[in-house]
Amino acid sequence: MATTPSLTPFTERSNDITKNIDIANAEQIFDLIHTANNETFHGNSDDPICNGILNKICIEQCALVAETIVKNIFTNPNGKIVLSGCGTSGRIGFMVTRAFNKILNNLSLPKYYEYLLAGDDRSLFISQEAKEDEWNVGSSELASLAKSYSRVIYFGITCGLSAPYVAGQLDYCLHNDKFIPVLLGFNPVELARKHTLHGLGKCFYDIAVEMKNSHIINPVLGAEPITGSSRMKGGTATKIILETIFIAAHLKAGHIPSNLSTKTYPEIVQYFFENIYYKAYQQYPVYKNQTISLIQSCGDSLIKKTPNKEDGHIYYVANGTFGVLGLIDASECPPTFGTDYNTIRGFLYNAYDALCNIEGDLEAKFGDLYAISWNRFELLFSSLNQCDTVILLISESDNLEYTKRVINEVKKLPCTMFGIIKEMSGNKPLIDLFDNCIEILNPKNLLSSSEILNVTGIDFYEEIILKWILNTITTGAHILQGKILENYMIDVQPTNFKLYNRLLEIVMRFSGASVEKCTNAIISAIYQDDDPTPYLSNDVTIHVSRAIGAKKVVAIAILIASRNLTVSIANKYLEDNPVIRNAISSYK
Ligand code: S6P
Repeated sequence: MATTPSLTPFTERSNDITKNIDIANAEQIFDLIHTANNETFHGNSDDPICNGILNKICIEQCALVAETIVKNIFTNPNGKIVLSGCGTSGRIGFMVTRAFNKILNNLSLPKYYEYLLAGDDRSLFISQEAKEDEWNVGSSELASLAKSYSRVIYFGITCGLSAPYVAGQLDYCLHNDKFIPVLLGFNPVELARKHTLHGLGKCFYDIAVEMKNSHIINPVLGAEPITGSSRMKGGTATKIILETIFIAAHLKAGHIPSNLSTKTYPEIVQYFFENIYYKAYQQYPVYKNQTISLIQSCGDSLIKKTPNKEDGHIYYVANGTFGVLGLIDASECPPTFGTDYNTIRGFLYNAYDALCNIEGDLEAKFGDLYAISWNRFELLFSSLNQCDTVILLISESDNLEYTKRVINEVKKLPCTMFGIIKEMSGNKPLIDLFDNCIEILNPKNLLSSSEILNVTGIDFYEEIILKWILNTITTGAHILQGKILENYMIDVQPTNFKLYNRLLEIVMRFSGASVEKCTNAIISAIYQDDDPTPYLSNDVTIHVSRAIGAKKVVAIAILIASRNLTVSIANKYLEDNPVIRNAISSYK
């Protein structure tokens, strides 16, 4: 059902700042996304509900959770911190788990962190969107993970307060004493999803209401720059909030020596939000010109075809945590923009040994799409051409000679190459090898020394800047390719309940037709049948499973709903007019 704007969750609203982003050039795209990102911190002064992470309530909620961890988990030899979510939320949970276990390892402390991800480790690179809808799988996975621990603080991360996988886990926690549940998301509780979950007999909203005496961290960040793309502001705020809570807890527990530990919990949280992350936001435009060149080059790669009509590619070739961010950014493009899985890929030095995921080598189990080693990237050398963009993301210098060799080899090839390199002395020799390079400056050179927490292995300042750069590049490139109309994703695939409903909203908006007509058009597009009648009684889960692999469903449905085209004529029209934005606009 279509909803009135006030009932639409913030995470599914259209952002006024970016409503013309589809006709913006690369520089304007950078500015619009950067302006919208400010709401992550400060919210929107026109709307008191939209308060951003710097508001007092959010700071206090985070502080209380940090204190709870110190009192309940760090004092218990069998205590654990579990981070869980779907899609980007689960991937950020994985990334934070990985980072903090490494920090603890460096400090010779036990690894407190575990992660769960809907669709298992495969979801780290290839979205398993349908798994998001499985509340019962969520609860049984949590039960099985937690059975050997006596006390667990569980973080259910869902930007929209909507994912059934997380709902099942929160519900399980609420009925088992060993858990302390924390809900992290970016809508007010009143806007949590109200669709009753089959077999559970309640909806996300009911569970969020039951959580009211537990921990809920839900600052409102305003609408995403691209409607519903919670990988952007939502993913950023998730990373900032989790990292800050855990740093505060480790400081107060005395695990990390620093005079910051004399501050109160809320003071530490505020200090990190303002002095690390918001400072990073303010510094980010230093990288504007080079980011614009990257948007343009990656946009060209998505638009251009080789003389043999092959598509261009974007390859992240990376090491360290920068590499993990590259893999995550690449994985988000297929569900958001309908991109082919091979078009944007990430390769990580030392592959799965460096990734430290639970299931280890996924290539051996699931094949080529999960091949992430540099050796695998080197196999592509013979095919790299003028349509491809290669971006080296370097945050460690321990493989310097190999990195130099790869850079020099790629330079001989006809593709475009950029570097994004973390400032550190070991990386200096690499910078000179590039014609185009962003050096992400160490905060030590930007902030006063009293503001720096000096702990080896903490790169959160540089990582958040890199996240903004990568999200801006891939979003911008797809905008230039015509995959966004106004600020809506128009090649999104309806592969779970949330995306199906988002798609219905988009088709209604751009066709102007009724709910019924748009529903019929979507069903015709999914089943490739002009007559939707035989499929109308199917549950949405069946539509969703049939939609996996279906192409251009939004565009086909808009053309059917607005122009009464048949499926085959709509298909043919889109074949002749492959830029979806233009195809839809010209039919308006
Ligand atoms: C969003 C991304 C999705 C979401 C996922 C979980 O840009 O494509 O994979 O992360 O659907 O959403 P949520 O609201 O539960 O965090």
